[in-house]
Amino acid sequence: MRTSKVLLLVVAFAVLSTLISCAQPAAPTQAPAPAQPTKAPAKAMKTYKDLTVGYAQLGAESEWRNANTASIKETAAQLGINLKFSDAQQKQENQIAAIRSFIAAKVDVIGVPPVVETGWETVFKEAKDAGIPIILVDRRAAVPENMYVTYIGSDFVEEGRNAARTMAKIVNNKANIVELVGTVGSAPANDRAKGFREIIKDIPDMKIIDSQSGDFTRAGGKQVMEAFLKKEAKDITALYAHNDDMAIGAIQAIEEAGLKPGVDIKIVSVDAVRGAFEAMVAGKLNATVECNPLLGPQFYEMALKAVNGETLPKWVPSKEGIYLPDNAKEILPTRKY
Ligand code: GYE
Repeated sequence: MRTSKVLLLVVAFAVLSTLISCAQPAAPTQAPAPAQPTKAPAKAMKTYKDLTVGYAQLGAESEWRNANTASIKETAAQLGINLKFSDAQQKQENQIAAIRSFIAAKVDVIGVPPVVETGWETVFKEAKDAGIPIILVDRRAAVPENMYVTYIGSDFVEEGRNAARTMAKIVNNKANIVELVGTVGSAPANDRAKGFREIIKDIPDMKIIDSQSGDFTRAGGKQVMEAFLKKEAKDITALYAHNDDMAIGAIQAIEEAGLKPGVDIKIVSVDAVRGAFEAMVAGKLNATVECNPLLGPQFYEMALKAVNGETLPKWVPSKEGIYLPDNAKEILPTRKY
């Protein structure tokens, strides 16, 4: 009797456990999926190594530009970023074509220093529609603020004001100035002209007697300075060049005309590249207003933030100073560009 009771219990237990196991869902082969969240799960944050970045460089027209290119390339290599780089040779249509190729390649971010201010809406909209953030680097574009995520670069109007203030001191508030303008229609040319005029308009004996573009190049600066010298050699007492390269080209033209740059004609320019320090050490340039080209680190920092969905300030200004010949010799070896 006892045996049959035990048997009954065993059978009952077997039936029960079978029933229970049938009521249970089949054992999962993987960890069970978590309950469906109401919102999409947060995407993993990207790091520098995940980024593919397109940089539509505008050209190789100056020492400044070459330093900028080096900063963009070297920083990408240091951070492990996949960089697609193109050089537009100072032509807007080449920059636009480069941006389109970056869109087609589905890069994560596009950086662009617009060669001129206008004419960017169409291609920027194409990037926006493709979900690719545009970062303006070095130069601004005349587009609505929602077409780019941030602008990283200098206050060119302030550079123009500083050039005028510095020149006023050097020439004792009295000068017949010729102006070498940067690329026509570019933000730095427009703004450096504007800032300079803002200051000298209140100084009656400081006048701009001639003004023409040298396209930010040494060759352009030399050629235009030659033309200025032919036209009004005797009257020119000062030169304001929108960048150092044009000033360096002009210095050559002034010497070839038998005059002393830095003495017969006082010269102030913008950028503070090594060539400007060398010219100051040689007594041929009277001042340079700094414009910082080493924008690589700030650019990629902003690029990563943009990709990770952060809202960026519309302007990340670069820090810069003004340099005079007094200590140019000591500073020259410390310059990074
Ligand atoms: O001053 C000039 C270069 O956009 C700030 O471009 C830049 C300017 C720079 O060619 O040398």
